[in-house]
Amino acid sequence: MIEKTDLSFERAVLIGIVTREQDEDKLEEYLDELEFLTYTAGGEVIKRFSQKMDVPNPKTFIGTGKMEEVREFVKENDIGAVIFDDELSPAQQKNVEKILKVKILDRTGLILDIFAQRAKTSYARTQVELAQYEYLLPRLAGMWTHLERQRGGIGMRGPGETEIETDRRIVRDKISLLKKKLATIDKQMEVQRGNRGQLVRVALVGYTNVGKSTLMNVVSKSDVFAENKLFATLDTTVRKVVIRNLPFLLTDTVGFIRKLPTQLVESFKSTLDEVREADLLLHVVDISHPNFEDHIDSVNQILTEIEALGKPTIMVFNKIDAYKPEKLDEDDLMTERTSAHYSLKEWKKTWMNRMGENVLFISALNKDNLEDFRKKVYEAVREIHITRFPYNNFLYPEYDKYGEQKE
Ligand SMILES: Nc1nc2c(ncn2[C@@H]2O[C@H](COP(=O)(O)OP(=O)(O)OP(=O)(O)O)[C@@H](O)[C@H]2O)c(=O)[nH]1
Ligand SMILES: [Mg+2]
Repeated sequence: MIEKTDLSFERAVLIGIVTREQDEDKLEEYLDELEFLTYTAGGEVIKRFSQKMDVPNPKTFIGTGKMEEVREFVKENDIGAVIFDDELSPAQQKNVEKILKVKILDRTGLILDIFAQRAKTSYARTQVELAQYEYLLPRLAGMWTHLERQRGGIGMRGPGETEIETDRRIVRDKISLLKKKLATIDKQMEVQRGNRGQLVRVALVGYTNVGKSTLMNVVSKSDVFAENKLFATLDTTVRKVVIRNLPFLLTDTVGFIRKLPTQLVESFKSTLDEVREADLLLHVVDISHPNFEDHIDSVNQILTEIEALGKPTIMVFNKIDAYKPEKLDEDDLMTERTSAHYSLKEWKKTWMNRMGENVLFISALNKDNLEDFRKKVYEAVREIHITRFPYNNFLYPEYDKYGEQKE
């Protein structure tokens, strides 16, 4: 059962490791994101711990000395949850919990918790519940049993809250039941999608919190919930949008994140069908985020996973109003100039330039360059539309030949 608990502020610490593939800067970035996730889940990060190690300790993930340091801190600072950036094995989770005697979460558990908190419709709730049970199944033995289950808070929403459900068999039954329920909904959704006719389908995709819903709202006059937290959107909204007189369907859906739990990708399969079946993708990027290039990679990786990569795509670089390059003093000869110092103009000359026509720079919030957006989307949709309805080619002239509204 998914439970919506209003969270009292929970004090948490974060733990990450520095490895050969993941240097200190990268770790900091990842922990920044983990802190944002914690905040979204309702927690407050009191301290971050990190340790250099080539391979994680198979028993406790971090080393014994570091663990002792964490244990003391947790005890002295009234910490309610310890959150690891990496996925812990069920055994590691159990061992660490025994030592620290507080809730132990990994990144996957935290993301699942946020999804549980945010799922509003019965469809989204069913999908999240399935992912939670799949995650729970291998972790059942000894999980949380010695903790007060009533306390609630981060990681305590959803399955695992009642004693009975700690039985594997019950969880397995639950999983197959949820799968059946989802299969029924999936069929209905498929029929619904079929009923939409042959209109060109455009999907907004992108990392979480980049402004997809905000953009959806400004171009379609809809009222999709948007806020500065992660995973504001879990359900899919489809709107008919008309640019000039060319109609098409625009879909806003769940955002992606680095290491999006596989359980979620699987159980959100039909939500993501909207993306898989789209004719055109608008890949929205928050260019004001220092890691926007990594975000693009994460999104492309998930698109590959759901077999949606390689579709016609327009890259929409959003939040240009908030883009601020790092400053470099002219007489500073020591600091190396990196892409963090690029102006937008310089960015446009990089790999972005090689993407040709299919790149846009906008601010959905300030409504900057939206005319450019409309024009590019119009052209791309038109191209698909006239292959589908060749006879009304003349109805949809090139954007610029549109007479009165010409730019
Ligand atoms: N500065 C600035 N902020 C923006 C812009 N567009 C959106 N935002 C803000 O970014 C935050 C996230 O916006 P959403 O539209 O919820 O983002 P989303 O991509 O739908 O996020 P998820 O549904 O969580 O995946 C909100 O606080 C918006 O107000 C923009 O162009 N500039
Ligand atoms: Mg959204």
